[in-house]
Amino acid sequence: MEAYRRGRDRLCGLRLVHTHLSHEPLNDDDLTDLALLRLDCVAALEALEDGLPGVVFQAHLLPDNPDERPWEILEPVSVHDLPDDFPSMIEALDEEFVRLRRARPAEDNRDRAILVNVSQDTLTAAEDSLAELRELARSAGIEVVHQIIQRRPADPRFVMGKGKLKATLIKAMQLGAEVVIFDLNLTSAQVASIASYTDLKVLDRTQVILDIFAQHAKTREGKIQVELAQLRYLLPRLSAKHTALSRLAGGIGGRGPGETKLEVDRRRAKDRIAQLSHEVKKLGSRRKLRRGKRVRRSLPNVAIVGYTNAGKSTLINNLTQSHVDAEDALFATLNPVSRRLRFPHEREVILTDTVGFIRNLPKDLMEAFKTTFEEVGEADLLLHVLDASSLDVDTKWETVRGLLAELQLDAKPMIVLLNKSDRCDAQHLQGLAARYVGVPICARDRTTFEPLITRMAQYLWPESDGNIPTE
Ligand SMILES: Nc1nc2c(ncn2[C@@H]2O[C@H](COP(=O)(O)OP(=O)(O)OP(=O)(O)O)[C@@H](O)[C@H]2O)c(=O)[nH]1
Ligand SMILES: [Mg+2]
Repeated sequence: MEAYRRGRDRLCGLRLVHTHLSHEPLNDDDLTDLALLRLDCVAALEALEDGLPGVVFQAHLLPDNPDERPWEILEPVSVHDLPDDFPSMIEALDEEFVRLRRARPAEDNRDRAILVNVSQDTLTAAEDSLAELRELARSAGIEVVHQIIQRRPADPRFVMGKGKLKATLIKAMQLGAEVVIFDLNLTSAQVASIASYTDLKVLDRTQVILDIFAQHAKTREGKIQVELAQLRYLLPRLSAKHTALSRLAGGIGGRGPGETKLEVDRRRAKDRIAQLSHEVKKLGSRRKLRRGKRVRRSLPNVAIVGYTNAGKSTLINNLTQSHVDAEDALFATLNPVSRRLRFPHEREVILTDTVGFIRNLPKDLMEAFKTTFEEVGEADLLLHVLDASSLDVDTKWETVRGLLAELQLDAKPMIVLLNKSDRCDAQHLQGLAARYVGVPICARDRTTFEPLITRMAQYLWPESDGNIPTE
């Protein structure tokens, strides 16, 4: 089949013609092959007792349609009545597929993905989780064309029911999706069984997060951390005999180690892990040295922490008039960035922006997080930026609290900032302010910073009673 893959947008150019010994129509297997192999057509020719051909049962695929019909089963006709313009019929069909899928600007060559959530959570929880996966996909540069929720315990082999998996793959075929992203972390057995059904890229949530990190890592240390996390995550998933990962030739999930490279010499991959870990350690001790110098200057350290996309970088930018990358994407910031913040009376603090938190943080990335948060370990005060306008603000709060505890930072004094106050109504904000003892701010608007500055000063220089006019 390899030679007949003509890209996601077309039928594969092969027709499956076979005989059925009794007067049986096309069966389930025939139709599944038709869909998953993207055959031009599947035909079963009835073999009569005398050996002569009887009727032909035929089916072909259908482009995406409102009735969600994957294929068209044609009326059986005698083999002598088959139309002889078959090629032009297939060509027209092929063009229809291409036309429907190209309904987007030609320069848009993002991967198209179907998102799948399989869980026994409440529907709202599943939808929230999918909304976040959608954001993750968007931040990774993927276009989401469809999403599916199935409420059941995840199947150890196929994640979803086998029938539902087939339906999902057919939908992907119809919509021209190249990627199926599962909203959970796949086991190697699941990757293997799903891959045996399809040549689509099969990814999970962690791989999307790792991919965003790979795209955003700019410093040497950041790149090493990400490669290390990718290797650690992928290596155990290569143990089963499967090919899903080798299909990650490029694009999403393809930045990082490919399977062939790893399979050729797994020991080399392990050596690479050892070597990278060593380098991370070396860079870590160098950083400690640098930090030592800063500590000696004995300026108070204030760290900005919070869920990803909460507005941490926007805040540091507007507090210190600097230009840290801030954008509407998850994990825009990967490396901690420090800036000086001047207070009146010649006082200064070091303000540090950090990488954002996210729920179900992959374990392998937690290591990378730990190093970037070493610096925060010396902070005198944390500013916890909460996106007050987000629907699941409480879950985000819990997630950040949990991760801070894991990083042993939960005992630090902390000011909670209710950010994006411009997008909240007053009542909602009041409720949150009471619940979290939070200070409402709008990180985009410097005129809202005064209560924050006062609270910070109260913490840092209690003797002056926070009674400091802002600049
Ligand atoms: N409406 C509104 N938008 C805001 C506010 N603060 C930040 N944003 C927007 O929220 C988005 C995320 O802001 P960032 O500052 O990049 O968030 P972050 O917490 O640094 O995110 P990561 O580094 O990706 O974890 C950007 O599009 C900001 O412009 C605010 O107070 N109001
Ligand atoms: Mg940021």
